Amino acid sequence: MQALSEALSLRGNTRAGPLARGYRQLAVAPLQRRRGALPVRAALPSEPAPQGRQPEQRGERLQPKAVAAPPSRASPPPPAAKATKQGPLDGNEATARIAYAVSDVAFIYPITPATPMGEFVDQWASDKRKNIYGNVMSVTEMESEAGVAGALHGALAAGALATTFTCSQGLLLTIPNMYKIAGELMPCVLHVSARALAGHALSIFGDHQDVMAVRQTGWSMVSSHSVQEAQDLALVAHLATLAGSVPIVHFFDGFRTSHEINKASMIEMIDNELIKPLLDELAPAIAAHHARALNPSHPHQRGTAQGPDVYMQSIEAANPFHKAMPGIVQAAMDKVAAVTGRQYRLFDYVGHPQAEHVVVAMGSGVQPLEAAVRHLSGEGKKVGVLKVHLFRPWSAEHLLAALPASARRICVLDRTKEHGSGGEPLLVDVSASLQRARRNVDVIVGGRYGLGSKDFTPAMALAVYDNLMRPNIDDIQDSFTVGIVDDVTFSSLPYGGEPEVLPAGTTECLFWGMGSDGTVGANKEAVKIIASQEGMNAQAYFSYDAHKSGGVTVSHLRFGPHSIAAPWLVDMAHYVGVHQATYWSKFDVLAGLRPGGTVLINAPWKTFEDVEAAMPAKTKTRVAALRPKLYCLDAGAVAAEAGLGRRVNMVMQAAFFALSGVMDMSEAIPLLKESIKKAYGKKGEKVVNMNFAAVDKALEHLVEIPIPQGWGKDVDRVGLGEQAAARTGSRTAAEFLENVVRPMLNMEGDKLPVSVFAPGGFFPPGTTVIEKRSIASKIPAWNSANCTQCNICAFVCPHAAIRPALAKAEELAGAPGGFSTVPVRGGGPALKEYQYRVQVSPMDCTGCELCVHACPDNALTSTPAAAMLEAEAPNWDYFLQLPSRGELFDKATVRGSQFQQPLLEFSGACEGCGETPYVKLLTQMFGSRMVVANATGCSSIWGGSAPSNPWTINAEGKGPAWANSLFEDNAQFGFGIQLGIKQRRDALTAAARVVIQEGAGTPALRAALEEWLPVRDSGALVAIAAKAVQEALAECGGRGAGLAAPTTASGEGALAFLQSNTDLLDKPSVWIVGGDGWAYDIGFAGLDHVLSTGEDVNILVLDTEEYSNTGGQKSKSSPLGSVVKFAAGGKTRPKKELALAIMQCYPDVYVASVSLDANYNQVVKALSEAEAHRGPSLVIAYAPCAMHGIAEGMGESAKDAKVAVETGYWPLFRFQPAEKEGQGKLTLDSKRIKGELADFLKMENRFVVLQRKDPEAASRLAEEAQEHILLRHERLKRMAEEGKKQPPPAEQ
Ligand SMILES: Cc1ncc(C[n+]2csc(CCOP(=O)(O)OP(=O)(O)O)c2C)c(N)n1
Ligand code: SF4
Ligand code: SF4
Repeated sequence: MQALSEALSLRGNTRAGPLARGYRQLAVAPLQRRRGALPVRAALPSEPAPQGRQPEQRGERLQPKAVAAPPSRASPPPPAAKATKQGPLDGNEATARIAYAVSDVAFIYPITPATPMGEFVDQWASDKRKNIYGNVMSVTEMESEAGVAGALHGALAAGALATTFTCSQGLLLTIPNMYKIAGELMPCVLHVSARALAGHALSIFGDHQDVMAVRQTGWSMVSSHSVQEAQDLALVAHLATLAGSVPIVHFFDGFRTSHEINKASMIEMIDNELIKPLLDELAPAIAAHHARALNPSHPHQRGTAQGPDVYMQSIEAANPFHKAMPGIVQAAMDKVAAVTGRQYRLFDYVGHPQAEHVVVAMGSGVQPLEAAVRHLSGEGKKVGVLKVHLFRPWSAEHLLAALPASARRICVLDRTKEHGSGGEPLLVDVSASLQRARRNVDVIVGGRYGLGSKDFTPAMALAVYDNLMRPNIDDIQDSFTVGIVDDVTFSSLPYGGEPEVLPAGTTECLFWGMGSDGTVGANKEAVKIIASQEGMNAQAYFSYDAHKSGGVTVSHLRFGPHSIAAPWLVDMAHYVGVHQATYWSKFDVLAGLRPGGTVLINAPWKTFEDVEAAMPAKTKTRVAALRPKLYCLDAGAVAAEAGLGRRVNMVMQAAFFALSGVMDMSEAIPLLKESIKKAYGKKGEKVVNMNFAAVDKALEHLVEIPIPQGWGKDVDRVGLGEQAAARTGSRTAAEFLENVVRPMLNMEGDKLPVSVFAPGGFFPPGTTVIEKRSIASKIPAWNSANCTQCNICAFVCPHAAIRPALAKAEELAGAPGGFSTVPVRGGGPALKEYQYRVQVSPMDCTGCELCVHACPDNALTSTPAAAMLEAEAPNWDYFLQLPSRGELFDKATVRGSQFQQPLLEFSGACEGCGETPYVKLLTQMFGSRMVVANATGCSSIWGGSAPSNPWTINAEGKGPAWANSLFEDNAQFGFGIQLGIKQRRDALTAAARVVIQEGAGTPALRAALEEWLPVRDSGALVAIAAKAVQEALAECGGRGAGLAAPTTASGEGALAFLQSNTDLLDKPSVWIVGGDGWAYDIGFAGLDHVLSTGEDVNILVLDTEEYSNTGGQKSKSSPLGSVVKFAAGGKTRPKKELALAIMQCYPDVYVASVSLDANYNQVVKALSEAEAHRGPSLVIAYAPCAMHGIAEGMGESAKDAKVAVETGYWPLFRFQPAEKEGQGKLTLDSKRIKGELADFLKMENRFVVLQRKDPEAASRLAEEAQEHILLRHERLKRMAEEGKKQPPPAEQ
C-alpha cells in the first residue's frame, strides 16, 4: 500500500510503525463529574414566579445567577442514556427541531448553509406542528437579516421566546442589534451554520470567520462539533439563555456539520417529552422574561441615550450576568446529560491523562484531532486534544481545570484568519489565560486550518502534533497553516498519508454525479435506508462545484457497524460510482479508490476495449496499479426507456446496492421502492412507476468488465476523451488557464499552491471557454433549407452556444467539409459577398432545447449528442477563427444584436435559465464599454464562480468589467462606480479643455478633442470621437506619468493626463444587475435611494419572482398563490408592484417591464432606451427559472412566458420620462389581455401544488390575483392614454 501511494504520488508517506494502519482504541480518562460544579437546581431556578411580577416597576433588578466554581478535572461517569428516537438527520435539522420545540417565534431569511433551518421551521409551522408549549410557531420571513435582527429584538422586547438562524453576511447584518439584545440582557438563541465571509471572494462554505466577527457583541457562544452535538447543545443553549438572561450564539460548522447526514449509534433525537420538564423548571425565568416585556400596564423605558456620567457604569452593571454564564451553561449541560446520557463540559479533554502535547480547537475539526490522538496513543505518545464548547464568555478557570497539568507544549488551532492580528482569537484567549494564571508551559503556538471548508483530515491533524513534538523546541512552527501548500510566505506544515483511523468494517464510497442527475438525492435516500438497518451506521457528505446545474457533485458515503465520526472527505473508497460517462475521461475519478475496489461507470460499454478507449492516461495508470473490479451499466438508456430522461439516480442506486453488498437485494429493493414512493409520491403514480421500472431493469443491464491479464504495462498512451477535452479554442491568458483554471475545473484545485493566486482575488475574463462541459444529451442540428436567418435561436440561447456565422467565399476555402453555408438574406449590397450559417458549440450546449422551440421556421432539430459532437466540434473551432461582423448590423435590433459577439458565454446557469439571455443581450449591445455591479444571487454565481468567468472580451481586448460587492448593497455599489467614473471623466473633460485652450499637442489632437467634447456623454456617439482622440494622442508621443489630476495651468500637464487616462474617453455604461430578492427586498432601500439621485445608472432586475440562488424562497416579488419556500402554504399577499411604485415616486426614472421570450423587439427597445436615458433607468425582466416547475420543462419556458404576457400576468410597458414632470410617456406594449390567468397558472408547478394541496385556497387566491391583474391593466391603459396626450419627450 505504501509503495503504491508513493508510486502514484498521491498520499505521500503513510505513517510507519506496527500500529500505523490499524484502528486504535484510545485509553481515555473516564468521564467524571466535576467537583464543585454548581448544583443544577441552583443554576436553573425552579420556583414559579409570583403572579403579575413586575420587577422594574417595583424597583427590583434582574438578578444574575450564582457563579459556578471552576470544576476540577475529575468527573464521574455520565448518567445512563434515556430512551430516545434515533434518526439519520443533518446538523441543520437536528438544530431546527430543538429551536422549534422551545421557541414561539422565529424570523427567517435565506442564506446558505443556514437556510434549511428556516425552511424546516416554516414547513413545520405550516403543518401546524405544536411546540412543547402547545403552540404553533409564528414564522416570518423578513426583507434581510438586518430586518430579522430588528424584528427579533422587538419580539424579545415584547417578551416572546424568539429565535433565528443565519450565518456569514447575514450574521454581519445582525451585529448592531446583537449589541442591543445583549445590552438589554434578553434571553435568545441565534443558531449559526458557521460560514466564511466575503472578502476577496464570496464563499458559501464553512469556517469560523463569521462567528469570530460577533464574539465582541456580548452574546455567549456555544460551539457544537458534530450533528449529535448540534442537537444537544442547541437545547443547552436554549436552557442556558433562559436561565442566565444572556443571549447565546449556538454555532456549528457550515456544510460539514449542517449538511452532513449522520446516523452514528449516538445520533439520538431528544423527544419533546424529555425536553418539557427541563423547560418547566425554567418557568420562573420565562415569567421573568414576560414581566420585563414592554407593556403599557407596567411601562418602562429602554434604549435611552446616556451621557459620560452613567454610560460606563451601566455597561459594567451587566458583569454579574456574564460571569454567571459558564456555570449556567455547565448546569444546562448537566441537565441535558441527565435526560440523554450524553455529558458535555465547557472544555472537554480527550487524550492521555499526562499528556505533554495538547491541541486546543473547536468545531468539527476536533474529530480528526481525536482520531490523530487515538493513532498517536497507539504509538505510545502522550498527546491530547482540548475541545472548546463554550467560547464566550471565555472561562480561563474552566480551561485551566480541563487542561492536563502535564501539558508542556500547546498548539491552538483556529478556523479563521485575522490579517494583521497578533494571533487568531482562540490562540489569543488561550495564551492570555495561561499567562494571566502564571501557568508555565514550554511553548504555545497557533495554526489555521479548514478555511472555506478546506478539508481537515487525520493526516493534517497528525502534522499538527508532529510540529508540536519536534525534538528541538525552536523548530516548532508558529502561525502555521495546514491543508494547503503556501509557497509564498511558507506557513504551511507538510503532511503525510492518511492513517487508517476508521472503525473496522467501515465501507467508504464515492459517487461522481452531475448536478441534475439525481445522484445526491439518491445518496441521501441510500444513507437513510442503510441507517434504518439494525446495527448499521452511516454518514453522508456532499461536495459540489459552482455550476447552478450540470456541475459536478461528489457524494462521500460511509457505512458500517460502528459509529462514524469522520468529518473529512473519503479518499480510500471501496466503491466508486461514475454516474456520467464523460467524467471517466475528464476527471481523475479513481484518485480516491483503494486497491481492488469496485468501480461502476454509467456507460454503454460492453468490453474492456470500450472502457479503455475513453481512459485518459492518468486513469490508465490508476487502473493498472489498483486493479479495480470494473462494471458498466447503460443507466442513461435504462432511465430513458423508463421515461425518466437523464435522471439516472435510481438505476445507479439499485446497482450500488447490488455491488456494495451493504444488504441483501431482496431487502434492498422493497426499501428502495419505499423511498421512491416517499420521494416522488407527490408527483403522481406515473412518476413512481417509472422509477420502479428503472430499479427493476437496472441489474439486467449491469455488465462486469474484466481487466485482461497482464494489461497495464503500457500506460502512457493518451485516451480519446483527453484529446477531446484538450480542444479548447482558448482566447485568454493560456498560462493562467492551464496552471490555475484547468486544475480547478478538474476538481484538483486543492493541490494548487498559494503562489498561483493573485492577492485580491482577481480572475481574468473568459475562462469558461475551456470548460467544455459536454452535458447535453441532445444538440440542435441546423437545417439551412428551412432557416430564414432571423437569429432568434441565438437570441434565446442562455449559454451563447449557438450563433450566426458570416463568412466570405474565400474564407470558406479552408472550412471543414461539414461547414455548409447559404447566401445571406437581406442587408443589401453590403452583405452580398457573405455566406450565412447557424453554428452550435456542441460541447457548450446544455441541450435545453430553447432554441429548437423558439425557431419559428422549424430549422433546428434536437439530435443525439454523440453524432453532433463529432460533426460540429471542428465546425465550431473553425467558426471561432472567423472575424466578428457585428459592425455591419444595427445592434439595437433582434437580428443585428445576434451578429455581435456575446461577451457572456458558457455560464454555469441551469439549462434553459431565463436570466442569462437578458444579460448576454446586454453584452451584445453595450459589452465593450459596460461596467457591471452584480448583486449576489444566481447571476453572481453563474456569472462569477471561480474559476468559471463567462464574462469575456472581444478581439480588441474590450469587454464588460464585472464585480460583485454584496447582496444587500449592490445599488449603492453600482452608484459608487458611476460617481467614481463621472468624477474621473469630469477631470478628463477639464484636461481636454486646457489642452485646447493652451494649444498643447498637435492641431489634429485639438480638433479631435473639439469633436469629442460635445458627444462625450453619449454612449452611442462617443466611440468614433474617442478613437480619433486616442489616435491623435498616440501621435503626440510620450506617455503621461499617470497624474492624478490635470495641472490646469499647464497644457503639457493636461496632455499627459489625457494620455494616461485614454481608457475613459469612451462613455462607460454602468449596469446594476441583480435578482428580485435584491431589488424588492434586501436591496430595496438602496435601489430606491439610487433611483432618487438622478444619476445615469441602469438597473436590470432579473425577476424570477423568488430567491432562486438559495433554492427558491419567497421574495416580495413572488406572486399571490405561489408555493415557494418560506411560503409553504402558498403566498397570501400580492406581488409588490415595483415598476408602478417607482413611476409614481420618481418621474425622471426610465422604467420598463419586459419579457424576452414574449416580445423580443420590446426587450431590445427597452434596453436601448434605458441606456440612452441620461438619468436612472429601471428595467424589470421576467425570467423563467428552473424553480418555477414549468410542466413541460425549461425547454418550453417561452410558451409560459408568452401566456404570462397574454393573460396580463406579466405586463409589458415602457415609461419614458420627460424633462418636465408629468409629461412622461407610458407605452403599454401588451395592449390586450387574452385568456384567463388560470391558463397560465396551470402551466407551472409553483401554482399547481397549491391547487392539489388546498384547492379552496388556490382558487380564492387565483380569483384575487385575476382581479388584481385586470385592475392593473386598466390602470396601465389609463396611464398610456394620458401619456399619448403629452408632447413627445425631449431627445435624450
Ligand atoms: C446578507 C445576505 N443575506 C443572505 C444572503 C444569501 N443569498 C445569496 S443570494 C440570495 C438570493 C438571491 O435572490 P435574488 O436576488 O432573487 O436573485 P436570484 O438568485 O433569484 O437570481 C440569498 C438569500 C447573502 N448573500 N447575504
Ligand atoms: S439547446 Fe439550449 S444551450 Fe443548446 S444551443 Fe439551443 S438554446 Fe443553446
Ligand atoms: S435563475 Fe433559476 S434557472 Fe437560472 S440559474 Fe438560477 S436557479 Fe437556475
